[in-house]
Amino acid sequence: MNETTARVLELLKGGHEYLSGQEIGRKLAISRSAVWKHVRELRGAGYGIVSSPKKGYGLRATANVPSAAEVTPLLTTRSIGRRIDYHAAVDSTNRLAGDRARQGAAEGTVVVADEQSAGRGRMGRRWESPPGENLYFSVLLTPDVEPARVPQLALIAAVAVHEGLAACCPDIPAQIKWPNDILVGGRKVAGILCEASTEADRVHRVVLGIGVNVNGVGVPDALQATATTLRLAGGRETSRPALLAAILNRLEARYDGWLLDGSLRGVLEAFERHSALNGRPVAAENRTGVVRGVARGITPAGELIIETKDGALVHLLAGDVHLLPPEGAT
Ligand code: BT5
Repeated sequence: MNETTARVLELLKGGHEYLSGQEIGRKLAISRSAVWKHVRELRGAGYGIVSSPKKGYGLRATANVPSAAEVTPLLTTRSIGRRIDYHAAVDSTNRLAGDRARQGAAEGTVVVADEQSAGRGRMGRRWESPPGENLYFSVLLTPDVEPARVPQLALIAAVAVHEGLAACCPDIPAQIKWPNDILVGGRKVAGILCEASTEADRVHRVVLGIGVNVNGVGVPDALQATATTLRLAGGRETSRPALLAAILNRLEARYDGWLLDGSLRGVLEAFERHSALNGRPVAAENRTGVVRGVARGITPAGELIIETKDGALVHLLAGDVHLLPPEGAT
């Protein structure tokens, strides 16, 4: 949405039942036919705008679209989301946020899209990103920390997504699955991808990509057994702008706490309390192989602790974790 369209929207949100095209045109120094074109664009974006030849235009329904116009008024943040770069369609918000960073975008810049043609997961996997229903966004961060601490940001984001969900959909019980999944009823409803550009002792930037399945009434065939949406779990529509703002608000609070503290201390308790893994048999897979055992929590550095059948405690910094049936740990 361009700046003038956003200003037309702002005027229509001003509380009047109707506002004439002439009045809008006068306030923005544009012609009545230009006003009409902006109204048409807003309707195309999902806003319910009625028109009457005598009275003008009236806003009757806002769009469930995570654009800056809808999200910004709901933010309580200082930096995160203060610039929102919204697109109807992109290949990947993470790819675009990385480009924005190289062009000098400020910390806290958020790239959001309604649809992704090449949404990505970890290790080159694909993130299904159909239009009109979900959240796909990337947050640019430039923390002044040791590169070894960067993976902790995925845990920070997981807690922030969990807290945002709890604020917006308190009736949907979600769990966090180390390191980067949010589950509802054992199925994945959100995923996090933390991509960083670092030097030996310095972090240039981190792009924190988050995908949440929100209002879909189904999931792609290949994901039937493993994924769900908030709509399927809770039976009703969720406001995408409200959910995005809630996640960004929580993310800034958690991120600031992490920087100030110099540790994960503040989030570990939340992570553990809502963990989908603790005390459960798991198989964790990473580059070095597969570890089977019982999940026993997270270390202060954010590593997963697995107790193997011979009683050893293995710490994992990264990997994919699968829950096993009760007898599966041995
Ligand atoms: C993730 O990877 O879970 C990270 C997903 C991050 C997506 C966001 S969207 C905005 C930003 N821009 C991007 O391009 N990416 C980020 P991983 O743990 O590797 O999980 C990927 C696996 O989840 C896939 O191999 C599928 O099995 C499954 N999957 C794919 N799409 C899904 C979806 N929409 N919902 C649930 N599961 C999905």
